[in-house]
This record gives sequence, C-alpha cells and structure tokens, in this order.
Amino acid sequence: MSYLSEKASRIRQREAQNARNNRAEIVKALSIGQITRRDLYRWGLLSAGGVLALKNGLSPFASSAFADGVPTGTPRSPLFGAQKFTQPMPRLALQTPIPLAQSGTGLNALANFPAAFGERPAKRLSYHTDFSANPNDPQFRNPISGRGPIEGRPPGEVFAHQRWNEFFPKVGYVMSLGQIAPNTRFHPNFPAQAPNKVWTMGTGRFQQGTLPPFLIKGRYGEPILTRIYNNLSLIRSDNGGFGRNETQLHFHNAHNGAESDGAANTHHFPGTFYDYRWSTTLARRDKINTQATDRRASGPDGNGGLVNVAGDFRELQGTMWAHDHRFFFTAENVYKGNLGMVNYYSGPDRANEQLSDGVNLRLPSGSLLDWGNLDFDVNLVVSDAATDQNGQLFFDIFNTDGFLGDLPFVNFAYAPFFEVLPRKYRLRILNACMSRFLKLALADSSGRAVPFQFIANDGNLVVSPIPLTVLDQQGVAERYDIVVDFSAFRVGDTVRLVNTLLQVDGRVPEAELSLGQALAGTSQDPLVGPVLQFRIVSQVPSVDVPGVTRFATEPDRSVVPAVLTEQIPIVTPVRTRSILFADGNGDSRGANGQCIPDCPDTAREFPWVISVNGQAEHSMNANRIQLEVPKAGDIEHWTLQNDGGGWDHPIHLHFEEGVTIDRGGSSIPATERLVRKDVWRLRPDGRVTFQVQFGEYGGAYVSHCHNTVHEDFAMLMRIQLLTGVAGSPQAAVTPTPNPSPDGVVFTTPEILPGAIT
Ligand SMILES: [Cu+2]
Repeated sequence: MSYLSEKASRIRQREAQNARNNRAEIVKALSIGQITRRDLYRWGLLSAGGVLALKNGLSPFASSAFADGVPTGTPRSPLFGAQKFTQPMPRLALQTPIPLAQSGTGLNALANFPAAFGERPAKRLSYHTDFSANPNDPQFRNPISGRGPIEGRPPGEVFAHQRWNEFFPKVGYVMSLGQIAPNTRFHPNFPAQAPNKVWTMGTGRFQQGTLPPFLIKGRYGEPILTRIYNNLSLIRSDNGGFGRNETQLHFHNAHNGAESDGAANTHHFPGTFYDYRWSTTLARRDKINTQATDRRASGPDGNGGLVNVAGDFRELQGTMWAHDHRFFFTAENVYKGNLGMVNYYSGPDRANEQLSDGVNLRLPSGSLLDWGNLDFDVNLVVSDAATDQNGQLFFDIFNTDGFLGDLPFVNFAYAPFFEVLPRKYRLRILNACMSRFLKLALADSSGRAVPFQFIANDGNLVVSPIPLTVLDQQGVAERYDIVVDFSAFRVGDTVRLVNTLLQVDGRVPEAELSLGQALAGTSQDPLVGPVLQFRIVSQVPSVDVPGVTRFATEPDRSVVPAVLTEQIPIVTPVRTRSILFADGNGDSRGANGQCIPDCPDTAREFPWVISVNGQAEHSMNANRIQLEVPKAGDIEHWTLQNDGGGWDHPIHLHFEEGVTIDRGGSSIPATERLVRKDVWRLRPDGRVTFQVQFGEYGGAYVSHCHNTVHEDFAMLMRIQLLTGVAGSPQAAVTPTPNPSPDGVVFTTPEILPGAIT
C-alpha cells in the first residue's frame, strides 16, 4: 500500500470510528429517555428510507466507501487473536425446579416455596393489589427504590392468574435479571464484559446475571411459577449505552393467560418481581379430549408412566424460548442477553430414547433420566453480535432496517466447538439474532453436505421427518429441530454448522450461497461460513447425570419414527382476516404511527406499519386494539401480506400457532406446508395464509415483526382475545396497564375500525 492510500485508509478508519461514537451517543440518549425516536424523525436524523441521515458525521458511509463496514456499518469487531473453534460450546444453564406446596383452597390458594428460599408465596392476585390497598405498608413496597409496589403484575382481577386452581403451579423458578457477573467473556481471548454491557438472568433473588443463557425443562401436567426479579440498577443511564432497565419476559410461544404472556404493556422496574404462571396448557383442552383419555395428550410422570392432560395431542409443543419484550427496547434488552430457552416434554416427545410404551417416540436424547434427557438433545442458540474496539458489546439501532453483527455466537460463545459421539443427536436450533436471517447447513471436513432429518418447526413436530441437506431460511425467533446421525463419521472427524445466507443490511438477505461458496471464506459478510464445529469423539461426560461417562461403544437405541404426529385438518373458517405489513415512512396512503410511551401526541409516520382488513395503517400503540377475537374456539384464516419487495419480515403471533396453508401460489417447502408455526417469514412481496383458533385464555396479546429493530420501531399490533365466558374479566376488553415506578394506572383502550369483523 502506498503512503497516500495508507493515509486515506487511516482517515477512513477515524471517520468511521467518530461516526460510531456519535451514533453510540444518540443510542444512549434514546435509551435513557433524553430523546425519543420521534425526535430523530423531527430533526431529520432519520431519512425517508429509514436510514440514519448521511450527515453530521453520523454515518461512516457519508464520505467514503468503508469496505470493512459490512455488515455493522462500523469497523469490524476485533478478535484479539481468537480463532474459531478454540473454545468448547457451553450447554445452556439448566435451572433446578423448586417444589411448591399448596396451602388454602379456592381462589385464595397459595403456592408456597420451601421456607429456606425466603420467598413470599405465589398467589392468584398480584401483590400490587395489596400495595394499592395498603400503600403505607412497607411489606408491599419496592424494597430497593422505596416507592411503588413490590410486584410488577398489575393489580386486581383483570391481571389475576386465569384458571388458577385448574393450573395450580407445582414447581417454581426464581431468577433475576441483573448485570453480568465479573470476568464474563464471549471467548477467553476477548476482554471481560463491563457489568452494564450485558444483562442476563441469574438464578435466585436479586442475583447478578450469568452466561450461558438459562434452560428450563417443563412437562405437561406440571404448571410452573416463574418469579423474575429485576435486579438492574435504579439509574437508567447505568446501561452501558443501550438497554432499558425495565423488563417483561415473554414466553415464546407457550399457551398462557395474557397476564403471564410478558407482552401486555406490563414491564416492571428495578427492585420489583413479576410472577409468571407458565401453565403448560395443552391447546383445545376445552374442545378436544376434554376427559383426558388420550394417552398421547400427556406428560411424563417421572417414573416411567404418564400423566394424562386434556387437549389435542396434535398441539403438543416442544422447543420454545423466553425473552425480554419491553416495548420499544426489546432489541436492546434481548441483545444484552435477556433470553433463555424452555423445552416442553410430553408423552410422545419425552426425551427418553429407550422407554417403549407405544406413546413415546424415542427421539435422540438419552436414557439416564425418565424424561428430559439432554445428553444427545442439544439446544443451540445461534446469534450475531458486535463489539467496539475495546471488545465491549456494541449495539446500533441505526438504521431502522435492523442490526447485523459480525461475530457468530452459539449459546453466547464466539464460534465454539462441541464434542459429540458417533451416533444420532437432536439439535434444537434457535435464531436469536436481532435482525439477521440464517440458512444453515452441515458440512464435513471436505466441504460436502451432511444430510439430516427435519423433525419440528417452531417447536411443533412435523407429521413425518423430512430429509434435507440445507435448512430453509430461518428468521429471528424461528426454531428448527433436526436429527443428525454422526455415526457415519469416525472419532477425530469434524462437521461444521455453516451459515450460507449473505446479508449486508437488516432489510432482506442478499443471496443464498452454495455450501462451497459459503465455505470459501471470501464473503464480505463475516457471518457467512461455519459458526460451530462438531468434533466426533469416543466419550463425553453426561450432562444428565454428572460423573457418568457416555461412550461411543454404547448402542444408539434412539429412533426417528416415520410418523411423529397427525395432521390438523384445514376447514372452512368462521372468519378471515387480511393483514398488511407495510413500509410506512413517506407512504402516501397516510401511515398514522402513534405509540406509547415514546410518542404520545400526534400522528407521526413511523418506518413500519400494519393494516388490518384494508383499514388505516398503524404502528404500535398499546392502548389501541387493532384486531379483536370475539370468543374462544372460532377457527379463523389469516392472510399476511408483505407490501414490498425490498425487505422481509419474520412475523410472530403470540399465544397460538397457525397451520400454514399456502403462500399465495408461490412455492412452499415441505417444512412449512400444513405445518404449525408461530413465526412466518413473509418473503419479499410475499403472502402467507394460515389457520388459527384461540382458546383457553384471553386478554391483550400482540402480533409483530420479530426483526426486533422493526419491532422497536413500533411494528406491532395489539390483539384482544375475548373468552366469551360470562363473568370472567376476559369476557370484556382489557383495560390498558400503564406501568410506572409508582405503580400501574389503567386506561380505556380504543378499538380501531376493522378490529371486529
Ligand atoms: Cu420486520
């Protein structure tokens, strides 16, 4: 390089770093409430295209093409000499269930933690109810701030746990959202993260956060009470430049009452807790198999037997996750690490590969435990991240298209390796990126594709396993379960998990690459290529029974049956809905974006909007109902339409899955056709139709884009589910909770035209 080009390069580097610093300042001001997203539009800092304006030293692209800026728009995250596949992959942090004992009966029954935990009992009504009735009683007041209620769940009957006695919690978990514990690193070569850069769950009351993310094993018939403490700093600006110290935890996509969905505008504050009742409800329990006589609708009893539950076995769920859902700060908070996975186990999907009773599918997992074996059943949280030049986690909400990282993480470790025996494994793969789509394949050491079987989509078993050599695209929050047979390999061989999807901005993938292209190492996108290496070894330590060793010589008794479940029939719907997801900013049809709490006043266009049944387009406002379901049990067909060709959106429906029917004449892969899902990639200019019915619970839920940056730019709509059960609070529209450090006040929501059809 000549002296002049070196100098030019240094100038560009400095420009880019200055731009990044300036952007980080704005993100920080936004995160602590000094400015709002609305201000950014008003000041012209966000352009019509939704991109941070090319001025004021904000964009590293303003004066020079900075090649290293793909995909973060800033200099590459430094690696500190770290090579890929030089650290072991951590297994998720399995949480230990706490047995709960019932005292009292009826609506006042209490679920008691063992005395040693020092936890107050869980109950149907929030402790906010007690606080509201006794505002001067310190036992109900936030012990850290000294103001407001001790529990974030809103007061009164509307946010009481629905069907409390029917799904009375039997086990509990206590976790805290806290700053990361000292000396936590994404790779041994990387510097330790500053405490306020990473916020994760730690086990217990008012604990620091820890990594890897948590894993909870739930089973049908054993309802769960998960108590989350907010142990973040009371000082909003103590956030490392991004993230809001308020949280609501969404259990994606379990069947829970809205009060436990974690996305009902119910965030809570440092010093408070929130009791989520994770009911393990099997859908259709009020309609199908109501007497619980079908052995397939069941959970493991821990002793080789089953506990039958009411409901439709075709609606059993498996691989799920839980993540922060603080409206308008979801991306920042999830990115900081507020997430974990939850596997549900059932009679058929029991994670015991030996037990043969005519119900158990015996999928690869292990056999040392009665259920929930993890030795050969592995959760993989795949995500992307970026750091600043000091190796500290970095986030940039600009532009509004989305955030792409340049470091591949699996279970929050940079490009790790994982030792496996030469036998079958089940992999539960979650896309936990903020905006990035993935397309994963397996390659052997020669770069040849390794075949596998696809068994579940978004936690729902497919009717028959589907043989593949590359997965479909996988949007944020989508889960794909696959079975890989490593018995074709010898000890010493390696297999890599490879991302083959090139993406250079948050809008849409740029190109699907061949496996060879993806492995060539020439892509401008650092996330293209291998993200995880499997090493075939002769023995591994058991994670199910510590101290036990599992050997390659042990016979693999797991099976992948030809039939895993049965098809839910498509029927004539009671009603249809047509939902348009559009690019709202500058849209001549008059987007009417409003939202709370960030922009409470007049109309201001936001970059993304949603229209229902041809009505006006809106962005999120928690006090506005855009779609209402009048009673439980109605079968509806929904068609989601993407209004543009220049982007894609992974759209998530809370609470219920839909059976995917068609894609409007476009091709539909076997992994989607008539398959149950809770996140649908619309595809550019695409359309997707699914069948859905709501049941068992009611209240305020949402549907939204799971590109979390789009989500934080208000690409959500509120859905109101009415149960139709006379006398229940959920027979009526839910008053909107408005949380504050002093407690919740309710407002009466507006019902938009088109919500009711
Ligand atoms: Cu989107």
